[in-house]
Amino acid sequence: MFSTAERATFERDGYIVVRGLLDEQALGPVRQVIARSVDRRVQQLHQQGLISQSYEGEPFERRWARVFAEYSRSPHPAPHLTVWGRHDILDRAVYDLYTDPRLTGIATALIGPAITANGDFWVRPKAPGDQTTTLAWHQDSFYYGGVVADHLQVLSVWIPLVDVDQRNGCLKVVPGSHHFGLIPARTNQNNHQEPVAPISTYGTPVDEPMQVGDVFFFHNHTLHASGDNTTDLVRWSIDLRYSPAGQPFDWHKMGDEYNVHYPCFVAASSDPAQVDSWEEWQARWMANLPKS
Ligand SMILES: O=C(O)CCC(=O)C(=O)O
Repeated sequence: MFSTAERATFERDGYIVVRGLLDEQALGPVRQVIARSVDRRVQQLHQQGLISQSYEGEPFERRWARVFAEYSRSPHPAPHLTVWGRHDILDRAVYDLYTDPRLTGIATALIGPAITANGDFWVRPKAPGDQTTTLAWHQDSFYYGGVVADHLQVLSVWIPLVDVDQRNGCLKVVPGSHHFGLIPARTNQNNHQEPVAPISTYGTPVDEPMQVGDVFFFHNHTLHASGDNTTDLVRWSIDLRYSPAGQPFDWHKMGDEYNVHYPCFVAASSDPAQVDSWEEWQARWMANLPKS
């Protein structure tokens, strides 16, 4: 399934884009979950009088763009979230994506044989002109804040839900930058983490345009960023993370608490009895629902 050449690419570059890996059957249900989340948010903003209409009937890529455009023009826009996740996006469709054999086959080849699906999965609505979603160069480890050791691995999987290129803020990456290990970082004016040294210290950045169905797998030390969305449609994506099953949570600043706030589940194992069901994963989230 994952060839020796593909593994060599991942080891050399710290990432690989696998073209045409997923189909509509895998991605359509995730888009529907997001569309329902959009609808809840739109209805709430409308009821609060923050937008004049609910833009029903607009297609998936345009509805949130229109809402965002109106709401960000209001004199006192309420803070909005640039990443959507946790309970709000939790759904069997996300479990099904996380356990899709096309993803777990590659993840087990890279960090297996048994893998945990991490609870920090994020949907990113990159709205037109919303520069708060233009992510600075970073290694994912910048945001983990825990112990850094070669045996502690987190594999990120970035999945576009619309075609992406330089116009709507596709991912950019510095091939081979993972070989530097964790590099020094600081917080920038947008509250993003970024390297202290110029990016050219670590190599030559490349843009990675992708089509729906392509999947980007990357190492927790691979430098990447995303550009501005200069189109009039939302750049929707979802990113998932896997770790070797049984790995301690030392890589995260919360330690074991991470697994309480972001419950994990075993997504693949050579022993099927070890794999957690959707019901088990859902129950872990429900046990920690924020008190309203
Ligand atoms: O989706 C984006 O714009 C950036 C995603 C990213 O940096 C990540 O998933 O680590």
